[in-house]
Amino acid sequence: MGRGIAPAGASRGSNEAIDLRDGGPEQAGLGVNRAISNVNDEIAAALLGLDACDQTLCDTTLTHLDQTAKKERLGGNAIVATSMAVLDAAAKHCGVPVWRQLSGDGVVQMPLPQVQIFGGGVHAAGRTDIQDFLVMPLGAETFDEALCMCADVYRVAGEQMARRGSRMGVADEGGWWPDFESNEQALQILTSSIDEAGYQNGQVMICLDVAASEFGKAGRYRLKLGDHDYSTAEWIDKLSSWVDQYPIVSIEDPVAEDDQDGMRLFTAAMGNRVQVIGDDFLVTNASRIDQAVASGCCNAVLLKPNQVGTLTETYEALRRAKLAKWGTVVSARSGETEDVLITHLAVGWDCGQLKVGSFARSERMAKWNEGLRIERQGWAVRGFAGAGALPVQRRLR
Ligand code: 2PG
Ligand code: MG
Repeated sequence: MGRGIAPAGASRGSNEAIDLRDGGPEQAGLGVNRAISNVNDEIAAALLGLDACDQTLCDTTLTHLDQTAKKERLGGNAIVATSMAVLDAAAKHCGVPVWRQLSGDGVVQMPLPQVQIFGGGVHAAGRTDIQDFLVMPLGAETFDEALCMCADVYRVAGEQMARRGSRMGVADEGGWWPDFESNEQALQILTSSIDEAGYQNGQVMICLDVAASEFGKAGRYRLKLGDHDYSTAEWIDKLSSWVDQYPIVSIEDPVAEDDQDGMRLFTAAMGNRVQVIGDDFLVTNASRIDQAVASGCCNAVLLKPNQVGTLTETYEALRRAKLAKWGTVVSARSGETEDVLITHLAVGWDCGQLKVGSFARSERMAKWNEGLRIERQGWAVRGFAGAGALPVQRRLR
């Protein structure tokens, strides 16, 4: 018996596997009865009798059964939940935790967390253009200490917001609901929260998920806050000036998914100073990663199993990125579930980094807490990835 739950994302790349919904008038068309029937009927018939310990065989059976490029026939959600359930069943059969099922006897490290402090973009009704303002505790020596450091910054940032008279609440991933006059003001407050929490000299650094596909298309970037329109070159200059002014160590989707030239230019300009993560730009797709490596786009990948549909394909994306010596970040979605499997993927696959939202809301905390439990099982985890997980370790300030 294994179980898997498909998450969903609000800011989706257009090349992701399709999240099959029922359409029609009920539940605003968002029901998943068709996907569930597909699991119970076609998928069950194809998988019954296979060995759950052979993940590759189960996953290729699923992809062959679907036969579409984006898994729209059976549904990426039906397929990814099944793929996760297969892994869960295999680990239970072997009597080991999922991360151990993946790592075997290999040496793995606890991942460096990226913790969201302010949630914006489509996760907060567009109150900032930038989607995620996060921190990464480069000075931590254990996963446990890393979470404590991020928790400090999260708490202080909330206190700063309260002192400014903001109405307090949280966005989709648990980050503080943004109440800023500009995207830059969020960066200023985050920087001063890190200082006020007592962290200096690069111990805690900032990461941004720009999620630029939400406000950029065809080489134009239209920001709502500040009402400004940028060309790709101007937008890259703007982001670069932020890297000069603030302790930023990682930027995800700095340009839109259709802006290949922009991604190449940004990586050339900033890739030796910050981690450049492709999310919507790469959609956990191995051949897109190969193309990006060949064309000098990005130096890290965000790995979201439901973007591609199966764990085998997600692992292949990870493998290609590691071959290129990229940073690799396992990530949750904004529409996340209580399932903690992705924490096990980050540890068991030795990914180096984990991004599951903020330090609030149980679907987020469950995943951080699972990491603490795995770290305490210490008998097989060999330490903490720390700052070494970054493809570029920015000089401590
Ligand atoms: C992202 C994720 C998580 P969503 O863009 O990286 O923050 O958001 O699930 O909405 O794509
Ligand atoms: Mg993203």
